[in-house]
Amino acid sequence: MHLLPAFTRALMRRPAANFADGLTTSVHIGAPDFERALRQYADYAEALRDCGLEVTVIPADERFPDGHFVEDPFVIFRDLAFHCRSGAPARRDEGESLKPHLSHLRLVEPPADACIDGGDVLFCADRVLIGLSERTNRAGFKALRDALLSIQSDIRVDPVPFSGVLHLKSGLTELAPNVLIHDPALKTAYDLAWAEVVKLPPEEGFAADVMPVNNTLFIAANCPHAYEAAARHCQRVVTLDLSEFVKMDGGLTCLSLRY
Ligand code: CIR
Repeated sequence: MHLLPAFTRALMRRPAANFADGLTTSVHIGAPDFERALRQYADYAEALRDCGLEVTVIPADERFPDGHFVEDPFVIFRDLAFHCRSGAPARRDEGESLKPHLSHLRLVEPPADACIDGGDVLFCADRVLIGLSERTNRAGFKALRDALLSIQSDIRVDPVPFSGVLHLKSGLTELAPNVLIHDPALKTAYDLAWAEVVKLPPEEGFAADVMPVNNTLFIAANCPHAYEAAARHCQRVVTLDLSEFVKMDGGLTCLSLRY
C-alpha cells in the first residue's frame, strides 16, 4: 500500500528559451545548453508515456524561466490540488496558468503567511515529509498538512527542517517503501531511523531525487551507486540524463506533476 494512488496523468510545461535566467545556486557546474535541455526534456516526457501516463505538455512561458519546474506550484493528492506560494517571489505566479489544466480537482489556496514549494513535499509509502527550507515555512507546512488531513485524517505528516540543498526532494526521496535515498549534502536533525537509508557518495548527490511512477523508478543517469540501490529494490529502473536541468538546481521530480 502507498499513500498515493497509481498515476494516470502527468502535466508538464515546455522550458522557455530563457530558462538559463532561472534561479540557480549551481553556477559552478556551468551554464545549461537549451537545445540539449529540450532533447532531455523530450526523452523525459516520452519515458512517462512509456509508463502508460497521459502526458500533457503546455507551451513555454518566457515570463517564467523556471516555469517548467511544475512540481513546485502545486501539490496534488487524490482530488486535491493545493496551490503553493513559493518562498521565491519570482516564482509565485507560475501556478495560475496551470490551474485550467487541473480544473477537475478541488483547488485549495494557502493562507497569506504560508510559503511552500512542491519540491519540499515528499509522499512516502506511509507518511508525508514536508521540508522546512528557504522556500517552505512553518505556516506553509501547517496549511498543507491541514489540507491533506481533510482528505485522510490518519495521515502522518512530519515537518523536516533541513539545510544544504534547495528542496527536500533535492536531497532525500523514497526509493521503495521505507527505503530512503539521501544526498549527504542534505543535513537534518529529523530522525530517519524508521527507514533504511541509502547514502550516496557526494559526487552522486543529485541522484537522491528519484521519481517513482507506478512500478517504474526513474533515476539520474551515470550514477552507479544510485543505480545499484535502485536495481536492488525496484522492479523496473529507468535512467534519464537531466544534466542541463541539474545546472538550474532541478532534478527528476520537478519537471512534472504526476497524478
Ligand atoms: C528554483 O530555484 O526554483 C529552480 N531553478 C529549480 C527548482 C527545482 N524544483 C524542484 O526541485 N522541485
